[in-house]
Amino acid sequence: MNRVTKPEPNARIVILTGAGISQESGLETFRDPDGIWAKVRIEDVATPEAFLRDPERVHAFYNMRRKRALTLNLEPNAAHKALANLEARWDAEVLVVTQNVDSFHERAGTTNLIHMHGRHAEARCNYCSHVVPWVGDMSVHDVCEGCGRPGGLRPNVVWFGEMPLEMERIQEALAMCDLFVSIGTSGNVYPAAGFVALVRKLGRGHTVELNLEPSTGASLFAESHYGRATEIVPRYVAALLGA
Ligand code: BV8
Repeated sequence: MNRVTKPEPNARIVILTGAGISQESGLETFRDPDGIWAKVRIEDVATPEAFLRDPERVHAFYNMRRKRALTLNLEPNAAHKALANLEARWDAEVLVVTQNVDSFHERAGTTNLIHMHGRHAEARCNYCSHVVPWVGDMSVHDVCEGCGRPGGLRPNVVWFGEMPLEMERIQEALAMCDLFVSIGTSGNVYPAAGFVALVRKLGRGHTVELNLEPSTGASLFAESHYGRATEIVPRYVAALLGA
């Protein structure tokens, strides 16, 4: 790994993760050649309009991904575990902001975590906004336990055209952080793809990209390390911890 700029021990760290951190746990990414968007169109399965038009097709898309993540016993990998270790051992705040809707970060032990695009292991009611954990298949026939109405349950994920979650808290953390690390994301989806520019504009944080290959926003990062997440993330965390 080329030179790692080590922050002060009390540095506040914000870490953005994308599908690339979960790839070696067995989940598909979105924009790699064999990725999800090579097999299905965003407009057909990941927008509110798609859900209105054909809810069962959208449910089938998320049922397949939830089943793959939850029932095939896929596990968090060394990259997820390294970030949990960093949070446990770092003297100041480490906030993980993930675009991923899987549960690998929490299962690896990360606690200070924002799922800005939601979680597919939860259902949200379109009628009353009640949110419940959900591990099996979901369909239009399911009844909301909050309001008792059928047909309103949707995966608790943020679709294209919808506002990501906890944006105020994220923007505040980006402005205040001393180190911003982006891991396993292609930098194509906003507002997440704009976080590095926000840190450079609003804050003073050192910016680092850890990815398999340069992302769309690679030139905006002050430091970068390329390789597979399970190799470069543990090595980067070890360098931060002075191991
Ligand atoms: C919003 C949840 C406004 C569901 C997702 C034109 C220009 C700019 C923006 C827009 C535009 N037109 C429309 C927009 C806005 C739009 C957008 O950005 N579109 C893009 C396509 C241009 N954004 C939105 O709609 C967002 N909302 O803007 O709201 C608003 C304002 C006011 C009021 C209301 C609304 C909402 C976006 C959220 C959409 N939901 N996911 C689901 O998961 O199904 S996004 C989806 O893409 C996933 O969350 C995913 O995480 C995210 C980003 O993808 P990546 O994680 O980066 O994955 P990708 O495959 O692309 O890249 C993987 C990377 O990993 C690669 O670089 C690869 O090299 C690397 N990698 C692979 N293997 C490894 C690895 N790295 C390391 N190790 C490995 N082993």
